Amino acid sequence: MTETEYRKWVQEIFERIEKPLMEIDPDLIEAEKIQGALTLAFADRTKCILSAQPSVRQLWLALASEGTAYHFSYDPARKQWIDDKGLGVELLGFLESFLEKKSGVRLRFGLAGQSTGTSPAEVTVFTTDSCPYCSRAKDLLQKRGVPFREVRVSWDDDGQWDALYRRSGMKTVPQIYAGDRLIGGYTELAKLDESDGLVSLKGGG
Ligand SMILES: N[C@@H](CCC(=O)N[C@@H](CS)C(=O)NCC(=O)O)C(=O)O
Repeated sequence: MTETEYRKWVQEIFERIEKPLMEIDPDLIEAEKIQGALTLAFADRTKCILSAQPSVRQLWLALASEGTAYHFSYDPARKQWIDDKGLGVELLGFLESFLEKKSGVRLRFGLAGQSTGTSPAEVTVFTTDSCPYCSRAKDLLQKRGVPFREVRVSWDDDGQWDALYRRSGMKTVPQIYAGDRLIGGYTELAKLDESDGLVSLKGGG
């Protein structure tokens, strides 16, 4: 990616994020942009900072309240910013959920590279080798015609397991997401199947 492309995509994503933030009560989320960094301050006095990192062509999101940071790289095929820990966390969806948790308000940034409204949230299944529950989950999704993306996690990759755990609070696989929404493991997927035949995963997100 050239520096010009990087700057263009950074500008685009900042505009998408800033627009809905301008309309929100600053007592809930106060946004301030200074030189390539957007600082969001919340009612509980914690902050998160989204900053451009041109030297590595990334966007970094530091979450003070969680004591963590995510590093997002642009994926031109998906036209999305994806975290570099291999978990496939997408910046806008992640930020929507995080800001809802902090402020109680669901902002809509619109998923980059996708039409908004009717397109279903992409289903992601984190799996390992030799995992009967993962096979059952994938079989069920296939049977119901739900397209999904599989992310394989190695049993001995502690970094990936930590990142998975921080995101879901789960220590087992499979871990299944619809967009940024955690469905759960196979058990929760099977329950959802009993209630709606997984129709909710095929449309409307
Ligand atoms: N209730 C879970 C069970 C999943 C489960 O036990 N997965 C196994 C692999 S098939 C696992 O992650 N084991 C590792 C562990 O229990 O630490 C589900 O329905 O997904």
